Amino acid sequence: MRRQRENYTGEEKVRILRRHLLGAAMAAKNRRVILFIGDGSFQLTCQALSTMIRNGLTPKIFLINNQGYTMERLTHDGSYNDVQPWKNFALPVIFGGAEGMEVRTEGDLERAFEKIETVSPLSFTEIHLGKWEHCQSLQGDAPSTECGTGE
Ligand SMILES: Cc1ncc(C[n+]2csc(CCOP(=O)(O)OP(=O)(O)O)c2C)c(N)n1
Ligand SMILES: [Mg+2]
Repeated sequence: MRRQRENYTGEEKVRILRRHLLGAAMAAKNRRVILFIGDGSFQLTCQALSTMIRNGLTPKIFLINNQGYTMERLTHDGSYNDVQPWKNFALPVIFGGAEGMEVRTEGDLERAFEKIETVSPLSFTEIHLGKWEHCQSLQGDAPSTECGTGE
């Protein structure tokens, strides 16, 4: 399968779970479909995860939890960019699927990769990052970033 392009606008980001991942996973059941999604976008579209579990789809989902709308923080910071801190990793079980995983360290990530390879069909891995961590393409004129702080 072709890779989707890497950068999405805020509007596209919030639709990625339903519009892109659900569609791709339904269309290519014999392929490995991987998604990296932000915590803010996920909060608006998380019910699509339930549909994927219901349809027995097997995407590998990595939720990047940087505690809110970081792309908006880069334009103007304020508490309105924070989101309620959900226990995202618990949602697959709530939706009737297999347990999600939580990653806070490199060791956690390695263990998660092993599990993804060997065990669960649909995997859901919540990765905790600092609230200013973002991809470089968003930087532009933005304030300097604190990468890897885990705050
Ligand atoms: C339709 C719509 N609803 C809400 C928003 C508010 N909003 C701004 S950015 C964003 C998503 C970005 O947050 P996240 O997915 O956590 O990615 P990050 O910027 O942290 O990498 C949202 C939901 C929006 N842009 N569009
Ligand atoms: Mg975020």
